[in-house]
Amino acid sequence: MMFRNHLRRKVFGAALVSLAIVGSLYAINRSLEQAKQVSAVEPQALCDSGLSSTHKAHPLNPLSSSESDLSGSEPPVINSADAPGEAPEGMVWIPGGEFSMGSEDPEMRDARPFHRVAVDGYWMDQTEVTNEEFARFVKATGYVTVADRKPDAKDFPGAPPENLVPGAVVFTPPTAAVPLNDHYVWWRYVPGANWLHPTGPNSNLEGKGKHPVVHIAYQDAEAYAKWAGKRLPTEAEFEFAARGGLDRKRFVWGNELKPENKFQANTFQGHFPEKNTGEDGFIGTAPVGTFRPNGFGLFDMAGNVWEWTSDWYRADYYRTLAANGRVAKNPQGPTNSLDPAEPGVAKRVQKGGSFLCTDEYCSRYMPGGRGKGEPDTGTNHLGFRCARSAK
Ligand SMILES: [Ca+2]
Repeated sequence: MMFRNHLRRKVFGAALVSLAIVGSLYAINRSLEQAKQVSAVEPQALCDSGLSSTHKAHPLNPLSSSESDLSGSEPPVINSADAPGEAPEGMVWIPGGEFSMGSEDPEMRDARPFHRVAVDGYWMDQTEVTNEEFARFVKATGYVTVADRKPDAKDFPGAPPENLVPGAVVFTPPTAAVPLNDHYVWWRYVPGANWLHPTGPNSNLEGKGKHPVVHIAYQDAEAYAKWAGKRLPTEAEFEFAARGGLDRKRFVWGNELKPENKFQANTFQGHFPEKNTGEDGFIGTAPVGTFRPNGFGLFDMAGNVWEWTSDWYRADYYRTLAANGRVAKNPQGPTNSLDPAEPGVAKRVQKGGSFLCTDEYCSRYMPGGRGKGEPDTGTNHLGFRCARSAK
C-alpha cells in the first residue's frame, strides 16, 4: 500500500517530527484558557491540532469555500422491526432508520453539514473490545499486532537500525503548561509499547481486563472482527448508534454536559496536556460500561477510546452527500481518502473521542465529530468495537 507506514517511517527515519503523528490527535483539545490563547486562530483550529494553516492553504481544501448549511430538519425515524433473532453475546440490536448525520459546529467543518442518512438494522457491540476479549483472540490465533512487529527496514529507508524496534505512540504529558502547536511535546514513540504494555515495557494490564484494548491498528481491528464473525461499523452506523435515537443533540446523552452534575463519559478535565485532574474518575482509560449507556443501551459511544470505522476519511464527504440532495442509504464512505491537512496520507475515520478530549472545548467526542488516522497507526487512546450485519 502506497501510504503504508507513513507515520512510522517518519518516526523511525528521522527525529520525532511528523504532523501525521496520529489522526487521533484530533482528540486533543483545548481548555478555555488555551482557547483564549489561540483566539486569533480560526475556530476549527481549536480542534485541529494546529494543522489549520496547511489545511487552509491546500488547493483541494473543500472547506475553504463558503458553505451553506443544509441541515436536516426532520427528526430521526427509528425502525420498529424487532431484532432478527437472539442477540449475539455482548451485542445490541440497532434497529436502523433515518437520521440527520453530522454537525453544525463551526469548529468541525469536516462534519458539516447535517445531512440525511438511512441505515439498515445491525448488531453492535455494547462496549469497546476489552483487553480480556482481545487476549482471547490472540490466544486462539497467535495474532501479532502491528505494534508488536519489528519494523521492516525497507519500509523505513535511511532509518538507523537501532531505531527499528517494535513500539507504539504513547501520550506522555509534559510537567508544565506548553504551547499547543507542537504535538511531539506530548506524543512519544515508545519502544516496547503495545496492547499488553499500554504506556511502555514497564506497564501491564493488571486490573485492566475490562478496559478497552488500545494500540490497535486498523488491520488489527479487522483481524479481530473477522475472527469474531463480525466486522467494523461504517461511520454512519457508528453515528446512528451513538445518537441513541436522539435528534441532533450535542452529546450522545442529550444537550447538557453534566446532567444531575454527573459525568456521562470518560474525557479530560483540567488543563491540557499537563494537568489531568481526572475529575470524572479516570486519568486514562476506564473499564468499559462505567458510565451510563445511551438510548440504544451502548456504552462509551463518547470518550474513553477513539474507535475505528471502516470508512475512508475525506474532509468533503458530508458535503458531497448533502449536495446529492437525497437520503444517503447505507453509505460506506468515499472510495478514497483525502485529508487536506495531509494530502497523500490515506486515513480511516475514527469516532467517539477519547479520555484525552476536553469536556467542553472540543467537539470531536460529540456524536457528529470525526477523527481520522493512518490505518497502520494505533495509540494508547485508540481502540474499536465491532458490528454485525443482520442475516
Ligand atoms: Ca477522564
